[in-house]
Amino acid sequence: MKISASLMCADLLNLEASIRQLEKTDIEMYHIDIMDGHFVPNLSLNFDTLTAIQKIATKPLDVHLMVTNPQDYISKLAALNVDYIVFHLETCNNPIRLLNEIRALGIKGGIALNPKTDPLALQYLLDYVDLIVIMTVEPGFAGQKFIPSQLSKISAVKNMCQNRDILIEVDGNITLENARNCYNLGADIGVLGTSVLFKADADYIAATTKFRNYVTNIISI
Ligand code: S6P
Ligand code: MG
Repeated sequence: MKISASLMCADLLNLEASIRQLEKTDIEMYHIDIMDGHFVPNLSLNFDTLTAIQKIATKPLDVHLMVTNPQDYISKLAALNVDYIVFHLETCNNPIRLLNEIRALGIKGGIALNPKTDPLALQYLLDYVDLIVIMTVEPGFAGQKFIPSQLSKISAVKNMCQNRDILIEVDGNITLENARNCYNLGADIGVLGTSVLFKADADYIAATTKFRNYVTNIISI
């Protein structure tokens, strides 16, 4: 399972130190949560933090927009050279248009689904999407509890994406156990936040190695 490290969960007073440590691990991406206080009742990272992160981060940036007007963010994110832009299906009346705009900028386009959203809603978007994010908690906050009903959504989306080049990411309370279950059902990427990675005095190399070994059944705990 690929790892996208959720930087909103890092120690924001020591973000540089956290990123420099993460650069020494083999994680595949950084997950950047951007909120607007409307779509979700919180604010998190923003364009300025992203500009600062870009100065030292060398791994791809996976931006998760939890905002009411995702179309207003695309050109600024493109200027910041991000790799993935994911917006919520619940926020967009013209998702095909927006996915096409994102791809036209040379960026991979993604759709996130809130726990309440039926995966069937994705069916007409499959030709236009590169990444599907299944929220396994209600979006907006770190440190919540995994919603078990989302496991069947992973299987449904996996089935729908057969023979297509679409990645499935799970976001929210991705513990070792939850990650293994999601991986076995077809999730390709886990967003790692406070549940596994960002703990006080965490050794990121040890934590990511343990994560990969657990998820692929090399170790049990
Ligand atoms: C918040 C956001 C997430 C969190 C991540 C936190 O909704 O989209 O990316 O940063 O889920 O992880 P954890 O392990 O604290 O739940
Ligand atoms: Mg997220």
